[in-house]
Formats: sequence, structure tokens, C-alpha cells
Amino acid sequence: MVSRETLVVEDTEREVMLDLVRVTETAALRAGRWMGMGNKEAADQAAVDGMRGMLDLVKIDGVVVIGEGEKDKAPMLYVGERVGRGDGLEQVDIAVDPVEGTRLVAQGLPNAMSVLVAAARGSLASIPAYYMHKIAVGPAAAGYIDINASVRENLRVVAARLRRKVRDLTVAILDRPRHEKLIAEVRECGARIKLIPDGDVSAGLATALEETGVDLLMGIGGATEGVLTAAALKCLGGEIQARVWYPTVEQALRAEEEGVDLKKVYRTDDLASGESIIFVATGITDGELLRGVRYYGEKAITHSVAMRARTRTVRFIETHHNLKFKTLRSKKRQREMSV
Ligand code: VTB
Repeated sequence: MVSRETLVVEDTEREVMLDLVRVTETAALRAGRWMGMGNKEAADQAAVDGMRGMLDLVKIDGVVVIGEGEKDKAPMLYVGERVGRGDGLEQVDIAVDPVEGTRLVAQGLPNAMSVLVAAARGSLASIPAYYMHKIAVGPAAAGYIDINASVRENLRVVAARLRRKVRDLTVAILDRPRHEKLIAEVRECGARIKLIPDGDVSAGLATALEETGVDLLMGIGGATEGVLTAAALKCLGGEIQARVWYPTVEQALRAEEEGVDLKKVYRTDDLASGESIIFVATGITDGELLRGVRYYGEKAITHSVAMRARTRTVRFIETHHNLKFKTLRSKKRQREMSV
């Protein structure tokens, strides 16, 4: 029997989820104005401001665990900052990436989105590095990959699980010089590659949604992005495995001296544990997963995804905003403002 407490949490989670979508919608509506303007800082600032203001209205008692950095460097959404109304869903950790892919927005490139994860206190990992090696797949191949196995072996297993040939697979890899060897290996195996300029959260998520045409994510990307991806994959039944990575040997050695285990494999559940996980994201620029923001004078349309680990329901939400009637809270200026 499901306990009464679980049912209450369930109810609250469901209610809060839509409010959280409003948070990423607001961030996207504001950041989207900066598409192609060549100013990634401004896009990020606009999203942070919108997200922070809107979060105050949500019925949660949350603390930011992944955010814009340290308190003295980030005025808002810094790690440790309390967010939410303070009632409703309690003991919540919040992880945000107001703009996942600031450069994508600045250059008008695909797949930029605003991301927010709400999870039970302590369930999101804190990684002792800025980067991680990652491999991520969707539900069909979950449980079969191994980050310590060769590229060839992983591709073989994923192809078998998907009942396809390796040549039919598409691997998303961040377009970085550090991936030269990985790219050569994947090519040698005959799989197709999708080089992405940024945005490995979106690519990681895409592996779990067949229609996106991405089957695996491989390579080194941001560590916090790995945690966000794990949260998303928990809601979709996919899998991610990761290991810390440092750009130089000196940095790796220093980390090791400080007690960091370079060999430790973080699995999906190590990165995002438990069932109390809500993942929401709104497209800023068009992508495989989500359409970007469209502005039509007084109207704007956003496209979001909202899901929970507990139920694994995936909701795509298209919202038609009437900007004339909309109140977008800004933390800096708590008054009506236009997007
Ligand atoms: C990736 C990418 C992000 O950071 O995680 C990347 O998905 C990794 O860092 O969108 P480098 O750019 O240093 O390779 C982002 O670009 C976000 O900063």
C-alpha cells in the first residue's frame, strides 16, 4: 500500500511541476530576445533574472545546489540560495541551468534551452570536478553500457539492443579538440556522428527520445550538466555513466592528492538518486527536442517538457503567452515588466 505521506508528496509534486514550467518558460521568454545578438552574458542574465523572480512564486522550500556559482560572484541563483515561497514541497534541492548553451543563443544555433531540476534534499550529486567523461543512452540500452569498455564494444551493445546495425547509430559528441581520438574511433566503427557546438544536456536527453535521432552521447562535458542529464534520464528510463576529468595532468594529479577518485564511475543513481525528481526545460532556440521561443507582437509561444521520475510521464507543453497580460517578476525590480 502507498502511504498517505507518499500520496501527499505525489500530489504536491504534481502541482508544483506546472509552476516549475512557468519558471523555465519565463527564463526562455527573456533569453530568447537575445537570440543571435552575439551577447551570451546578456542572454544568461535575462534568463537568471526571470527564473529567479518566478521561483519566488512557487510553492516549494528550496535551496539551490547547482546554480550560477558562488555567492560573491553570482548575485542570484547562487549555490546555497533559498528559493521558493517556503511552503508546499519542502526539503527540495534545486539545480538550474537558466541557459544551457549561452553561446547557442548568442549565435542563434539550435538546442539552447532553459533547465530546472527539483529533487528531494541530498539526491543530486556534488561533483569534485568541472568536467566529466560521459556516456548516455536511452531506455532500450540502459543497463548494457560500460564507460570503461571500448567505444567499439559500447556501440556494438547499443546497436544490438536497438536491433540495428552500428552504421545506423548516431552518436552526439561535443565539438572539441579533446574529442579528436573519440571521433576517430566512432568513425572507424562506422557509426554516424553528430558534432554539437554546446548543449550536451539536450543531447543526453535526446538519446532517450527515439524521434530525435540521437542514440548515444559520448565524450567530455560539464559535470553539472551530467547531473542534470542524469535527472532527465531518471524520468525517461535511460542511463548515464560518468567519470571526473581534468583538462591537464597537473590538475588531475592535484585532485588525486586531494582525495578525488579519478576511476570512480558515477552511475545515473549516483548522480541523481531516488524517485522525487522533477525535470523541466523550455526551448530557447529550435532543437530536436523542443521548439524555440516564437514572438508575435503581443503573443509569444514556448515549448517545454516536464517530467517526473516517479511516474515517468513525459509532457510536452506548448504555451501561448499573452504578453499584454503577463506579469513577469524580476528579482531586481519586483514590478510588472515586459519580455
Ligand atoms: C558542455 C556543454 C555546455 O559546457 O557541458 C560544455 O553541454 C563543457 O565545457 O553547454 P567546454 O565548453 O569547456 O567544453 C557548456 O558549453 C556550458 O558551458
